[in-house]
Amino acid sequence: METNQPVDPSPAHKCGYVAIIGKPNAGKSTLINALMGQKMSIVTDKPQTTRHRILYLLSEDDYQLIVLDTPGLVEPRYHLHEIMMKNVQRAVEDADLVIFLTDTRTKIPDEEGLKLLGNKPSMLIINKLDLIDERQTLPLAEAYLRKHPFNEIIPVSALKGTNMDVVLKLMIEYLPEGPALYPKDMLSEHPNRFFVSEIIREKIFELFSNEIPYSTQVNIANYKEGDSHRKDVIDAEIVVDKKSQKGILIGKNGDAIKKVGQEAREDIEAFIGRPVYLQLFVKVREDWRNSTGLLNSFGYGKSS
Ligand SMILES: Nc1nc2c(ncn2[C@@H]2O[C@H](COP(=O)(O)OP(=O)(O)OP(=O)(O)O)[C@@H](O)[C@H]2O)c(=O)[nH]1
Ligand SMILES: [Mg+2]
Repeated sequence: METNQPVDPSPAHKCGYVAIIGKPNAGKSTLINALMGQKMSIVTDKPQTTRHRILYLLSEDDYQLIVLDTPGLVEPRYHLHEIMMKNVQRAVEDADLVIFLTDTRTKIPDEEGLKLLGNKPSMLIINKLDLIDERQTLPLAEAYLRKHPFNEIIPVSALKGTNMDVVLKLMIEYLPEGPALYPKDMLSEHPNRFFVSEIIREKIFELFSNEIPYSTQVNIANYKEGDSHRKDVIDAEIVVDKKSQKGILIGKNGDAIKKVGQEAREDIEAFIGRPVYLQLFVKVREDWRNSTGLLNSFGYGKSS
């Protein structure tokens, strides 16, 4: 029977949350950058690089994907770690789809991590496919499937961009119908000053070894935006948790901190697209990673 009802050929708009979780160093932030098509989250070869739950937006005419980068799953050793793990839990609670990321070279499924998934729709991504032959991912995929009923399993290389199109297509499939929750041209919920502090932290992770990267926190003390004649002026304080670390960070004749400043400035300028004047200061705050007050004042509060 024919009806006179007009047929709407355009599919309904979709919008929802996808959380990306997994062990430190699995490549969560690299995956997000690949999906976003640009460097947003900081990436280093050291574990525990990401400390916040970072909200990104991938929008097209017919969908808005709200993607959450999260800190790697760790057994808490400091109050900071407890906050980080709470943020992972919150990201999962909000999610319409949880992506559990693992490295191809992992041998045993992370059963503790899998407990976080509950009965949410879930996708196992086996990352770093460029390091092994694809057939070698099968035993790991099977081992994970025995522990959790994943809806999807995909091997990828976030670094090389392999299978990113498949991941994106599936992510969109799991989104519920609904209107966009953020402006379509927005890339992240976080302001530039957050990314500036992250870039400085990335340089500290790259340039220092042992405990220094883990003992440092970067706060933006002042951020004065410039205009076409004047540079942005940024004052950042690097907090360390022991007096001895201050000397290491500054280095002989200030050489070490100068290198951090130079490398960070170049990346900050590329990120915000303007010249900046960056000044770094080093402060000691004993045992800041266990101080609720300091952690709050550093922004590791409710929505970090
Ligand atoms: N070979 C290879 N290396 C990768 C791939 N994806 C990420 N990496 C590397 O793995 C390291 C960790 O990457 P991140 O993206 O920082 O990992 P993460 O899971 O966000 O780590 P945390 O923030 O510490 O939890 C970096 O050195 C990346 O370059 C990949 O597909 N192949
Ligand atoms: Mg990360």
